[in-house]
Amino acid sequence: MFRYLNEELETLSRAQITELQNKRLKEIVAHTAKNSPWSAARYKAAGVDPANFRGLADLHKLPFCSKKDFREQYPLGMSCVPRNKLAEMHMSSGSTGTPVVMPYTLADLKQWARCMGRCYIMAGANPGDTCQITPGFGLFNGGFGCYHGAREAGLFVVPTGAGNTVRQIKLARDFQTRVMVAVVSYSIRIMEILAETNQSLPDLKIGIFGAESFSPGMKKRIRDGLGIDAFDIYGMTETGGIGSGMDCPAHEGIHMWEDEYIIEVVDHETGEPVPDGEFGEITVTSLTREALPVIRFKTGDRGRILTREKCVCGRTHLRLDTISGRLDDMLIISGVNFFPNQVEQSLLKVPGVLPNYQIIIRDDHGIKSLRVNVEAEPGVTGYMVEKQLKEDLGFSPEGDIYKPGELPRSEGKAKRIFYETVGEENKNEGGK
Ligand code: DLL
Repeated sequence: MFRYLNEELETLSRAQITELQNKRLKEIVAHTAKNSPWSAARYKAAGVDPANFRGLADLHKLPFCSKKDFREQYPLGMSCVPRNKLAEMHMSSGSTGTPVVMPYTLADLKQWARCMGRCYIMAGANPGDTCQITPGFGLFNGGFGCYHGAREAGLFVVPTGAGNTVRQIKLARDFQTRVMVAVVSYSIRIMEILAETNQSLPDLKIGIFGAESFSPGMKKRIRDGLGIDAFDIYGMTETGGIGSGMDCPAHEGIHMWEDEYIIEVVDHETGEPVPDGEFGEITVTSLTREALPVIRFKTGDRGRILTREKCVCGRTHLRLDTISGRLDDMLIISGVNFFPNQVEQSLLKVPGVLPNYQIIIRDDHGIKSLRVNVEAEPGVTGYMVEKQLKEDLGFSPEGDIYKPGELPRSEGKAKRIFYETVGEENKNEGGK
């Protein structure tokens, strides 16, 4: 029932994973120290001697890196290979507009294809299946990562890219799409247009969704709405793109590919590791990348390790809980700390509430307040929404109920968080 792209590597014993990570960590530290002046200077400043580096036992001595480093080193200051060895690049601009660039050699593209190919096969895709790739093909890593992986898994690619939902649906019907990849909120858009045009996608069985907050309530809506199995795929520009991990058909956590990456969860402020089961900042080290392997990259994502035990699917790679959000999106309102995806989870408990919402944080001279605008079917009242939010968050924000289709839609990542400062122009950050 459970299938693998590379059974041997996906089911290594814990001791074998540790041994492989130890060997690869030593190699990657030596590679970065030798080929990147930027890395060499950082090891020196941190008192790490690459020649005497002991592997996992010394992991905690390595300095962290973050998006800030990528931005300061734009365009290729962190690269470990000469420009003429590069084969591709991707870039994300995030909410601040300053670019983060990830260069790839041909070997890196193979590494990406291996990771992403595993995800497809893990989800149940079979060689020859039609795979419709709806994330954008361009600087965003989503489209191309899905493409490279689909080649590895032997799928028939329908590379629609983002947008034109009516045509997406026609192509999915005409070419019998069985596997579809999408940014989470785009799958909602597809569901809406299907309902409006009174159509269905009878061949679609597997949905692979990610790139933004994905609460359990949202997963259920998408599963039930499309009548498919829905998978939560994780990855980011800095670790080489989509597909560093995904949940398996047991849906008991996101398997992170531990032969390719070391995953740590650390305290956001102190950088100290937190025990499995506790929340912290997900931190990633790339073990097998050539052009720009990140070492202890602090992702800014809040999450936790659920387990390192073997899964019912046979895979042994550790499992992360659903990502709870960006640490810098944590909200403190009326003395209560919470993340936007808790608002999402709460809203979706109310029958008739639709998965299109906006969270508006208003700062009135240091006093923060929250508004939640949400689309809902006729019959849903503000009181019903307030009551649920009060029950789950401990206070009830203000907000309005909108008719279906009234809130703006996006073709890429949905913009859901808006900041307003009283007395200043709207900043309107967020959305990641
Ligand atoms: O969003 C890669 C991707 C594309 C993943 C398509 C899945 C599907 P970036 O644009 O660099 O890359 O954004 C990475 O998006 O740090 C998280 O904050 C968020 N993110 C990615 N996957 C998930 C997920 C792509 N499954 C940033 N759940 C990450 C929650 C996610 N957040």
